[in-house]
Amino acid sequence: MDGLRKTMSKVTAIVAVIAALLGLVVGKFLWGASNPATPTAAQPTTLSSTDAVAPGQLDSYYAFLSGGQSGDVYVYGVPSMRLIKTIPVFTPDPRSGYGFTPDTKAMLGGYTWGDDHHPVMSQTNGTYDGRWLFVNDKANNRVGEVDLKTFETKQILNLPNEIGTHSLTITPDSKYLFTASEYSAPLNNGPAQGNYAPLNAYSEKYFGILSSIGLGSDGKMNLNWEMLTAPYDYDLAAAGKAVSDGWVFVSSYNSEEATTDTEVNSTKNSRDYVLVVNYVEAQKLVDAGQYDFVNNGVKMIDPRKHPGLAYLIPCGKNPHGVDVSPNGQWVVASGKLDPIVTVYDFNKIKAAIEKKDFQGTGWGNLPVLNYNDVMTAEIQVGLGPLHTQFDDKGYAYTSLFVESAVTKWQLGTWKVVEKIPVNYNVGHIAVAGGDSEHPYGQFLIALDKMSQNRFLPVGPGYPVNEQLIDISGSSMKLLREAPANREPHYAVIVPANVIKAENVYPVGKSGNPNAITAENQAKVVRNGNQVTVYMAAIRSHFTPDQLTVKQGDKVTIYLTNLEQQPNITHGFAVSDYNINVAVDPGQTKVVQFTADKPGVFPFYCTDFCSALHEEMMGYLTVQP
Ligand code: CUK
Ligand code: CUA
Ligand code: CA
Repeated sequence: MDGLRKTMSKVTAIVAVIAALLGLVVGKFLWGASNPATPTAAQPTTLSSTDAVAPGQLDSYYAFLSGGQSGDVYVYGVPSMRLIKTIPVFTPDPRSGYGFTPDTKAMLGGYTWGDDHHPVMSQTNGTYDGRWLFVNDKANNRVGEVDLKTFETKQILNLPNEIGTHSLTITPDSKYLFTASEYSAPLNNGPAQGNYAPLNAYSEKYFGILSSIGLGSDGKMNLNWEMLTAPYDYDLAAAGKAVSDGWVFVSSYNSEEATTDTEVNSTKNSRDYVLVVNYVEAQKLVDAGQYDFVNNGVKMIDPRKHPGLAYLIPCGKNPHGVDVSPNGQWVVASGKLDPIVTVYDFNKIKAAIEKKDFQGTGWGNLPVLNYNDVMTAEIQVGLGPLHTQFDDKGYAYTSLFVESAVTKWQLGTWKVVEKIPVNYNVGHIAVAGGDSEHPYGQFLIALDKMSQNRFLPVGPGYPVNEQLIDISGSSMKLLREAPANREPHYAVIVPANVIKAENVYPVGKSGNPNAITAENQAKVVRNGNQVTVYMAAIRSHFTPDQLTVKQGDKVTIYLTNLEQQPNITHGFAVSDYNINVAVDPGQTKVVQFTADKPGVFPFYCTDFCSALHEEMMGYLTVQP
């Protein structure tokens, strides 16, 4: 017996040596004998239409695109248009385990999808600062926040009174985010209250909502207040900047208050409105406790009772989008059904407000500014203008949905200088830094809603097309394009060096009270039918690797990946239990389930982490 044990321990020792050697070999294979050559960023200024980012070279920009119905954000390297990462925000993701762990499941709040349209990045002094990315969920009235150190979703904020959260904009100091409802609803329309008003009471009982979200210095979102607005349909909001700082502009297309045959009935008026709100005054009112009521726990402002907070400006028929130029002076609105963009001068808007130069009153007696007094230019840009972006050289770019083109025009002269066709039916366009005070210019991505004869046929469901256009020279050049099987609405493009991504979570500094810092801290704690496991994952094993529980036990596993080497992610899946998570180096994740199925269930690593990755497994045995 003794002899056998000795032989066995010898075998174990030999296996260990072999494993260690293998680890070394694998390490060399993965990491190279020395440091891998540091890749160099491509030099985009020298790009021509035939240039690409060569293998081994890094892109010079990041593009963060909203995933539309996929409820995620996805990340391209620009100019290669290579997909680098998909970040789940409103949708569970089996690859990472997002939405599978109890904390992320709670964050998703029972929803399994979102419809995100407008990503915005945090700014410092009007410049993108790479800390956080925010994105709206039009379907379920939420805003999600991604931490750009880890590229993980860190918060989802619900907007109780808002329906169809479509627009999202951030102030140049990142103190506030504003969202606006695309649809209107009766108050107390939250799921818990179930308040109801018939659609024929639309004009009196339904309201649009403008929400103000405060942003802490740690990036935590807090719902400050919500403002009632006319029951129009609000498509986009843009925070003022520089001279217009302190104001927010919101375009609306349904001043007709149509609730049926909207396609026809919301296009009857020759003009709709841009709503102009003084959010600094609104915030002061709330800070002084002078909000009007509380609905679903939110401080509500009724601007009809507080002159000076909100104004209406007539704009083109059924606008789609309002944008503010980098210097804050020009407020640009496009009417989908007018071939023009209208440029308003914020200085004139301010003067008209001060002089009380109004052409009349609108919803709730809100003053309506005189169109001709605040308008500076109407530019014939082409058919179906939607969104406008700005570059670093004093040009603006407007997408033309109907015409399938992008128009370039000049601020100040208001002259159209060039047009480039796209393939096709472009929605948003995004210029690097194009909605900040300091655009980088250089690249524009046209987010085309459709594609025609651009990609191999994949059945009746076509991909959309994202086209990269070089705008650094005197004429626009189409560089390349990429298909997507989701609908990006908008994108944020920033130079690579703005993003300071971390590559490991430092072990022992995660702040997670259930993290362990060494393998010998791994343990199983039983308390009645509660089984708590503090588990370690490190190449190429789990500790413990045998878990025996009784049927009906509630199992919680705090799984820490003890690796500190970049790129060594371990997965953890349990056969038949519908469980998978990925745990990045130094990260701790929690897996929770009731062991309701008796039997033997292997658990195994789902990320190919080493040559002995398959051997990284264990057994969950559930005693009947
Ligand atoms: S919207 Cu999609 S193309 Cu949601 Cu900004 Cu205009
Ligand atoms: Cu750990 Cu594969
Ligand atoms: Ca209309």
